[in-house]
Amino acid sequence: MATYSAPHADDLPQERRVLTAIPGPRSQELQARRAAAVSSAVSVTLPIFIESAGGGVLLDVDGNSLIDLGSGIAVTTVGNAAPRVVAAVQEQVARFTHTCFMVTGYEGYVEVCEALNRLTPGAHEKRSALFNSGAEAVENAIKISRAHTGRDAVVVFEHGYHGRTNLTMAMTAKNMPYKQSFGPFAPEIYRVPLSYPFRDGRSGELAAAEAILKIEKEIGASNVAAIVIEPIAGEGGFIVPAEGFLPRLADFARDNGIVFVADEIQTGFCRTGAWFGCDHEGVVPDLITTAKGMAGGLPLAAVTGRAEIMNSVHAGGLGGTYGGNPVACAAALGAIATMEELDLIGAARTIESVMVPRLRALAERTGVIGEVRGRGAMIAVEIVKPGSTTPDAELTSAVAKACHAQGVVVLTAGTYGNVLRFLPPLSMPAHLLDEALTVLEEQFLALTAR
Ligand code: PLZ
Repeated sequence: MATYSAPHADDLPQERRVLTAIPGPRSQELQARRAAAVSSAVSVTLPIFIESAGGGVLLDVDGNSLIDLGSGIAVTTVGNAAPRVVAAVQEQVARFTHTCFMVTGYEGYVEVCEALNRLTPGAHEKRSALFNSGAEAVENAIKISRAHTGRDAVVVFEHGYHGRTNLTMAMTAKNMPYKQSFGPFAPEIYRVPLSYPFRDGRSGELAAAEAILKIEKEIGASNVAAIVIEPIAGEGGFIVPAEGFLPRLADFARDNGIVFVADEIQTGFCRTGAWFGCDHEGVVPDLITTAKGMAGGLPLAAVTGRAEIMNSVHAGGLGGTYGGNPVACAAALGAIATMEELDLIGAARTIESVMVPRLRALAERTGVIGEVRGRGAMIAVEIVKPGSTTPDAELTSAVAKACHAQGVVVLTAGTYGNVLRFLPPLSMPAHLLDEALTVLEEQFLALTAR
């Protein structure tokens, strides 16, 4: 197996260790306090409480060390509490914590924008603006696109996920749990079919032609401000559109004066084995939204794109009290330096090369994995009833729970709740990835044995 040295230098033992039931007694106590203090609307995948984390593990308050295949939903790409992030944050937090970039400036904000302008696809002149969350970045990408085009309509895709604010709820496809009882939703959002090769069998060209026909006939291309798409649909189930789908849509957008927005909040910053998900097909978006992996766990998000589009909004039209907070910017600079110095693009590709063959072999053995898909360290299996494409959400959650009990954190996803997704930190040591896959295989085989 290919190996790479874990970029994490702390002294957390890189091992899986299950000392108690999961959750253990200390976590159960905290869970009871949580239930008495925290809204039940904020749910939890795995009711353990974390004490420290790094490399490839999460250490809980009962002394259990779990292998992390979730990265806090694709956030701790450089590893949890990664050394350069910690050092940069500590240095910054001791100097000043906030000025509001709209009141007085600081270098970190500018430096993060310079890095974004340099690393995102395309050699054209770019500008960036910083925000706090992914949803806020998406909202701003829409504001910018509307201001630039003078148009209202926004095209999004089936299985898409863009956030939980009012506008981004409207853009998100799945009702439960994101939208149910939270309407009315923002107007002028139009959803068209995504390319979903496992379920539609269409070529990228054909799927794009159908989406474009719908845009032309049902909305009118000249009314569309933006087409917003995830290069790989994340929450929707790690759906990789068929080759050619993204480039064709980007061409259509360009030909019709529509702003092509890539939502790279989950796919960005080395996650897919490239700087950005669009890089795999050489697609150059007009705007790109980023967050998650960019700042090593601190809340930071951005919109980056063509200077003429980014600068088309009136002065003062974009902003917010905390957007581009100096501590979050310091974290981002530490995280980006880590990605470049430790070749985390290479690390993500190594993870893919280890995971995909083993998951394919597991698919052969169990007959319940309809597809193994994804890129880099963004890999998933879609679980179905044997010999069909009928989603099996029950088995999916049973496998996830069984892995949790064995000390391996996996997440589910998918419109049909039948996707197990893997998002290891790129600091994952090879031996732990190997062990996590073994646990996964064992649990799959135990649950599918007849
Ligand atoms: N766009 C592509 O993946 C966040 C959501 C978890 P925020 N995905 C995780 C949940 O259940 O809330 C996401 C994303 C894409 C936008 C967002 C939104 O980012 O930082 O959660 O607002």
